[in-house]
Amino acid sequence: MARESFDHRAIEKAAQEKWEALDLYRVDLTDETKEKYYLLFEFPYPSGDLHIGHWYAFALTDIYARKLRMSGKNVLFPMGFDAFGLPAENAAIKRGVDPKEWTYQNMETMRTQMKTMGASMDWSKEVITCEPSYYQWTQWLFSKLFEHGLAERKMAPVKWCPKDQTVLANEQVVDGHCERCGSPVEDKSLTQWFFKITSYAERLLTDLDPLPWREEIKEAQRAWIGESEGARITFAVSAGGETIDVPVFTTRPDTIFGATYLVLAPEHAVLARFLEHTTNGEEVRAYQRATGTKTERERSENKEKTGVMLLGITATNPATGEAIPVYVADYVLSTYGTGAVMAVPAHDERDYAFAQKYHLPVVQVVEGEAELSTGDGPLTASGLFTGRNNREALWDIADSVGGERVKNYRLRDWLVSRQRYWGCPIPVVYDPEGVAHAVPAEHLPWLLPTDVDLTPGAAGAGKSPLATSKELHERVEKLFGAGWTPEYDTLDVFVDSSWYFMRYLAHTDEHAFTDQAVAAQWMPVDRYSGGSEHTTMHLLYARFFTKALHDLALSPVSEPFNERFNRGIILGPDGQKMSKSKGNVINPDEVVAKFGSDAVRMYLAFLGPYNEPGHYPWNLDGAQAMRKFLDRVHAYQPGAPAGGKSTKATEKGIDYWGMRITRDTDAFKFNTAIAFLMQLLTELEDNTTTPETYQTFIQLLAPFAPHLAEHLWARAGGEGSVHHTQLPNFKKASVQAFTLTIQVNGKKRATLILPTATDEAGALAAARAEPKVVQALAGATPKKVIYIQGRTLNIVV
Ligand code: ANZ
Repeated sequence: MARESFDHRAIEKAAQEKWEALDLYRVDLTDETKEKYYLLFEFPYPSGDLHIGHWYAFALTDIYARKLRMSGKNVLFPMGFDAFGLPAENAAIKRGVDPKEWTYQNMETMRTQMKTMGASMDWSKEVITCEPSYYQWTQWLFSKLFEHGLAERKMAPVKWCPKDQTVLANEQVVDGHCERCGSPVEDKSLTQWFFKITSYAERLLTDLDPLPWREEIKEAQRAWIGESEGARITFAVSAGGETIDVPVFTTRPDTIFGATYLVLAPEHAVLARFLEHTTNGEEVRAYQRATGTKTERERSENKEKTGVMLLGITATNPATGEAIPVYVADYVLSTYGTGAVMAVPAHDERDYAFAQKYHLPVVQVVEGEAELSTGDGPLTASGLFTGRNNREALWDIADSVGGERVKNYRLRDWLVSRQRYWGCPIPVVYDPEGVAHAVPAEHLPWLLPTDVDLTPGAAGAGKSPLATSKELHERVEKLFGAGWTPEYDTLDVFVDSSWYFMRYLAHTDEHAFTDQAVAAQWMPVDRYSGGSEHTTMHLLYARFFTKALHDLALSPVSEPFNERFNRGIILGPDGQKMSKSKGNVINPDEVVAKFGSDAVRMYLAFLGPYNEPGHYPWNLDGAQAMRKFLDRVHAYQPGAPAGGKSTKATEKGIDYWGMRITRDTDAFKFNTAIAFLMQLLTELEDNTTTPETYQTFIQLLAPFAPHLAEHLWARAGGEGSVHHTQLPNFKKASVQAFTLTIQVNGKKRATLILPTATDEAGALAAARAEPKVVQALAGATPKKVIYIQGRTLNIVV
């Protein structure tokens, strides 16, 4: 049946104007009459135009925001921009545009586009991280961390382009070459700022356990923090009559009798002292240089191992007392453990590969079926410990060589210095002796200078663009005195986004970074939706910040986010990741113009559960199908069915559907909620519908198709905005029956339709009358019965 299509443009425009006039989405943070709900999504980087991924991020979270309001919650659903970052700077270098102008223009475009989405965000609380009124507080928080020893300076390697004379961000290094000019990248050491996130490693781990996050998100964080328990054991290394103690970190002290050589990372500090005693110092230096062009990931990959023996240098295995050779090899990382490893080729794969290549002895010390067995067993060739089980003897062996029990973390301190312009200036100045001082609070915001030359290398070797600012130098000398100098680095943008959720609570406050009373009421965030790419860095950094602030009595909570949902990814129509180069990018503006905003957001919501990461290819037919459904909704009028075949007021009852739709919306299963909405419409079409039932239907539709629902609400004679109405409490409504799944020992055996009020005894009696269940029980007496009312009955025998 051909149906007339409605004019979505007119409907959208009217609805959006109505919402604006009613100021529908402004939330009063001091209102305590309603239960609060803080719904947060990751604020976007102002890249310029909204792509379909933004729609997926914002429009879908908006469904939930609308549902919450209609359930009587006071919903904070704010919006802002993560506005510092490299793209603005690149545009400036390539096209000579002002990074600030570029950023502000992009934000304006995105705001306009976002309005077409019809999302119910509260724009009145907008935060913009590149605004001095925001970054003044980023700087203030930096000073607090500095004051309490949580920000410190130390040397760290950076990737360096010798031609452009500039530090490169990791994403600017492509296959060991500068992305801009193609020169081979080098390692360079610079003094940089770090936040001591490692002092929180233990708490970041233990506090994960009670969080109601999906296990895989927690697991990813645990792996990132990477706790590892082992021993620090000292090996004496001798060269030219001199002996130096070199500690190694090992998780397997039980294998020490099989340690047949020692390996140092190419960056290891003691190498400098050894080199004069070696006869192959040049070879070692060349190897160190070659390592500088590799990333840590490349070094950790399972590729052919390389290394250089330090000729003339020997180590002593403290367990056997034997002299063993010493190597430099880049499979040992300087940033983990002690940067030195006792190599046990018989029981470690990497060591084995290396030993094979360089013909080093392989001594098996744990008996097992095969060489390289990672299993446990009796020790062999292990002196006094021979014959004992390796696990059982592990700490005794460690003790016998003076080993110290240590916990190691993969997590590194967070390097926050960036040699970039478009970022938050680090609020630090140096006195004539070079000692760092935090810029006093009365001088904040410590403004980003504007007289800066962004040409790569303009500031001179190893210096950041801010070093070219005359104004910044003058400012420092004027405020602090002659000989004082500024810090030139800016902060990693992840610092800006580690606390923005606290700023939404007091976005214009000139006296504090947040409002503690409001924060006490609103924190933690109830639900945070975002991309799975932020499972580790952003989420960990925000957790670290919150903990540090909590310890400084600056945050009422020590965990920022209660629930966390990672959404899936929308792929191009060809099933590939969307990218301009592949020409498969979907411009939402065009699709929205064609099918309407409601159809596009419902199509996206219908793709799959929003709380599970998945990959969904964009399909235009899907958006069209959703539009057809909305046309059907629009054409529908309540009353008796067209065919006149039934006079019942809907088959299952509006409460039945309402409960299912709201329940699945609460669980972020928008796809099944929409499927129920579709079934409900079919039932309405086939039956006699009262005006009340029809109004409830419009209410249920409202979070998903906010514009059309607003239009239908008015058409049906509803007052005000449908988005201001309250959904009936479907939970209280009586649902007549439910489907019970019956399991025996956890295995599904039968299903039964039972009255809702059925209790455990009733369910058990009904189950035991089922032939399939009788068969599975085979006369055995149940040991345990687990009954989940409304769902399953598990009989354990
Ligand atoms: C001897 C040994 C024998 C090891 C054996 C393993 C198996 P996780 O579990 O990740 O903490 N290691 C230590 N520091 C390293 C570094 N900087 N770069 C590369 N590898 C390093 O791994 C700890 C193990 O990784 C340590 O235990 C050490 O090798 C190696 F049958 O010591 B093991």
